[in-house]
Amino acid sequence: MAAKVDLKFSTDWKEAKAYLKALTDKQREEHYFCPDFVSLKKIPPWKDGEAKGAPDKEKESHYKPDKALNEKLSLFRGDITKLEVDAIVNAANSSLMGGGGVDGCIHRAAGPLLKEECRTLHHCETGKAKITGGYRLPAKYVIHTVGPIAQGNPSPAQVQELRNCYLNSLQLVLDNSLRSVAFPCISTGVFGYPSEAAAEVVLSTLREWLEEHRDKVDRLVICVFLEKDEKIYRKRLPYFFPMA
Ligand code: AR6
Repeated sequence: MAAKVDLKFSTDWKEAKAYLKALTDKQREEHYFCPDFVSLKKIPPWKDGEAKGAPDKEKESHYKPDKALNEKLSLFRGDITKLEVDAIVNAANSSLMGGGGVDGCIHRAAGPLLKEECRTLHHCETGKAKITGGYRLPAKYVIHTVGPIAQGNPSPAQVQELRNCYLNSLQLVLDNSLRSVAFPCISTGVFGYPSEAAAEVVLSTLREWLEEHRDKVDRLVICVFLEKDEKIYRKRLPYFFPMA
């Protein structure tokens, strides 16, 4: 086994990434930035959360109830940086060099090596996604995606760009054989995409993707931060993921 690397002081992202990759899950824990991380076991699948949500009676769902599919999805409210999943998604900007919002939280928690690896990726176009290590995060990887800047009503092109953020991130999940991933509400903060409209895009995209790839993943986590987003998702989840 390679010599121990102290993630707090290392300045070599390649060495740190290779070192972390060789560790067992238990060994990785001592490098986490926080002791109060949330393991996947502690994040209930959507079937358990349903009782707390008021079903949306406005529209009859055209999606079929599918118990096994619902178990692949979770709604979690809290800080995405605490989640011990294979990957968390970062709502980044095209420079990939950090910023405010969830991007700032992820960079602070992962530590400076994340920025060093991001520097080598140069840039990311809107709707595309790139992957790095997670460093001091409980998540093994960070998938950086750039949402559309939609102040006000999104155009059809911006709807498609938001969808592409999720689809391209999920493609990286498959390409890297990852089994669990958590998404923040991409574009709905600084980038101004309306939250209700974003939730429709997210839920339809995740539902359709899961129908095609359900055996390839264990869990997709929608990580909301704000109470208003939790309410929106609780209202619309029964439409896209109806209970049997
Ligand atoms: N965990 C989970 N969600 C969070 C967290 C957190 N720790 N912190 C904020 N959110 P935003 P955008 C939620 O603004 O709109 C940055 O400067 C937040 O409540 O982070 O895609 C980048 O560098 C909101 O629901 O991302 C870009 O320049 C969601 O994360 C720009 O902002 C997204 O809000 C990207 O803007």
